[in-house]
Amino acid sequence: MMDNPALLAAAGAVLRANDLGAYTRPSPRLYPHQWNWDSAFVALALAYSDPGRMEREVDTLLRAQWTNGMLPHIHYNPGITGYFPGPEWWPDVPVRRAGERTSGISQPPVLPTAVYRAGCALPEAGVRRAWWARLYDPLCEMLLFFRRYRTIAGCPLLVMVHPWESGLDNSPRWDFATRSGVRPRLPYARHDTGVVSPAERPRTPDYDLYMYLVELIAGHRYDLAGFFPETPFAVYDALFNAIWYRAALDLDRIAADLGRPPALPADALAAFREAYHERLWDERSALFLDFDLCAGRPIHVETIAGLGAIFGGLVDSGRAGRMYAAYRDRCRACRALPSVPPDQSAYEPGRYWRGPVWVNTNWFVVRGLEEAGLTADARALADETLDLIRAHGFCEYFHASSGVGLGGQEFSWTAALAIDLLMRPVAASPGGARTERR
Ligand code: 9WN
Repeated sequence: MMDNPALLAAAGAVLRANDLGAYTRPSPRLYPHQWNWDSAFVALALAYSDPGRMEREVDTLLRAQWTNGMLPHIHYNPGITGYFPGPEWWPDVPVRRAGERTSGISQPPVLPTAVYRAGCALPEAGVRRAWWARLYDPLCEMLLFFRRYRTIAGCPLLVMVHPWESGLDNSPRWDFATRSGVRPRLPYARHDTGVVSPAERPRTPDYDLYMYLVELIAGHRYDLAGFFPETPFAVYDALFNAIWYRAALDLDRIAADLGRPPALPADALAAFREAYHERLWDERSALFLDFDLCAGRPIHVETIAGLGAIFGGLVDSGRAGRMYAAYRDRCRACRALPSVPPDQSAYEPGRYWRGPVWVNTNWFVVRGLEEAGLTADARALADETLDLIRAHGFCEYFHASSGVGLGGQEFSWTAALAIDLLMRPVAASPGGARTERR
């Protein structure tokens, strides 16, 4: 098996192979354009080896930002075809920057956290500060977009409007909407199942929902107030909201360094935190659950998204340890942390976001445990994650029980987060006692 220097070199080679100059594609054949949170993970890794390329990656992504602050989930490369859905599915609106081809929905806002962490990895304070100062306003706008355009009825939690926005597209948490049986008006032809086995990808009813929602949302010019009464899908996603909160905290750290006022007032963050606990906490599963706004009730499907609050800094270390121990215990027959525990009826160990192990969700938990002072657990999970990659390569995801690599090959964020875990090993901390595994 590869030692750490060899793994680092191999990860670097994946990012070089996916380098298209202005940005890094997530995977050679499956995902040729620029994706929002993928590029944030990539930027984090580039900080260690190529700060110039890191800046380019983020600049290209931010060129896609709409004038209302939204950072789209896909920034299309006009020179590339062969991905479905292409830009023609997302009709133009005045808030889209002229000349840029983008989708009309967003993705979990990892970018502010990536910029904060990447900046910390830069050796020169002057360079770091200049970079942060240049990006600060667009990053604030990116977060404020959700507060301005994605809240309803006075609740500060953020409404997610498409499974693609969650980044965990066919998570069983969204099965309630797939079951509604909606279908788009226009016919469509998928590309993904020609690249990856259909057994590892979302099913046809999932894509019917995705394309129905694209038509609905675009038909209402991407305006939540317009499509909310009709949509079968509007949720408070526990992971998405936790990532947003983490981003707000990290943006405040940047603001403090730059001597600027906080991006979000402390009382707004406190209200958000309170609403998050009140609306989403589920004592029985020791997880935060998502909330279906159309039905007005929690979504009782338990997944790794419910651990997002550990990364978000939304729970203290006692609760973080309990949540993590309980999830691990349910998944003891699995490799590292699967996206869905095997006791959930929808669990499929080899299908996309319905069971396989993903490096980004593990990375969230590692860095969250570390920040909570649970460093022994964080280190153990980081090692298990790196060992999976060592054994099976830089795959998009890994079979939850065999560990075999699945989905797209040469996947950028798997390489990028391996680099981050190797270059910034979990910090030792006196408070880092290992949580009990029952
Ligand atoms: C749709 C690029 C993206 C990731 C998502 C992942 C997958 C796209 C797809 O690939 O989604 O956005 O075509 O399946 O679910 O998290 O950003 O890697």
